[in-house]
Amino acid sequence: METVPTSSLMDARLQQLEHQGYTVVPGAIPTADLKAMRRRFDELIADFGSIPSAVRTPDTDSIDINRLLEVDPVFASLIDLPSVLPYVEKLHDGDVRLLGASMANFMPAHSPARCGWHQDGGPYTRLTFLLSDLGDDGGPTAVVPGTHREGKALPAWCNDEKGQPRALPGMVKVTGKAGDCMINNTFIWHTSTPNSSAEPRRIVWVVYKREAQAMPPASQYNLLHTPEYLARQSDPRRRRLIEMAVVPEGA
Ligand SMILES: O=C(O)CCC(=O)C(=O)O
Repeated sequence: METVPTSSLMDARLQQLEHQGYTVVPGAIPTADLKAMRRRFDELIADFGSIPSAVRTPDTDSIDINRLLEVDPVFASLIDLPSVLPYVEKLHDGDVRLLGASMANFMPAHSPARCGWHQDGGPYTRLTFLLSDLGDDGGPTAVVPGTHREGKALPAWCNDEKGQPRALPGMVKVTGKAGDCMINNTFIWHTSTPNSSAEPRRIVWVVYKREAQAMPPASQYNLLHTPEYLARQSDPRRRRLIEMAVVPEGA
């Protein structure tokens, strides 16, 4: 398990992030926390209908739980883990704010990709935490290394008529063990891939921005924290991370 990264490992991963647009921190979540998160994740998914911030996508049966940290504090440490946050601080020269309220995602066994190839805005820095082992056939996120720096549009043929991703030259499926964390630049070409395995995919996303980068529009306020959640934060570092990712008072 990695508690705090050593400087040589950190430098190597930061270089990979700079040149390839992604890297993986193995064992990022402490074992006891991982166990508790995994148990709670399964309970929440089993009862997602009772969670107001949970959304099931009918085409793929994928389930998102928005405002995850508010749904259960067991996930709260994922925004400032000492094994991962230092990478984001270094990349952002210390200018680190959450873009939104973090989200859990569940992809059922034997399900199609939940989206095709795309680039996100920003660039932001996204963390993808694996709460269970994720192999090649389990629906890992795939990336095309280096594309975050090229400024090129994705080829028009990259997704099929149903929006499912086609194989692109150089694509890498980012697999890993439970507790690992992928860090990626959101400009990298990336996609969901089908989960053809007999196991569901269990992941959590946390996305960081810089202070000057705009917040999501009002149509996406459901992806932000509530003011009540911010008011409950007593830790100054968590407050600072969270305070821009909050629905404006009265909105
Ligand atoms: O589900 C995945 O593996 C990737 C999804 C993604 O990148 C997105 O929703 O923006």
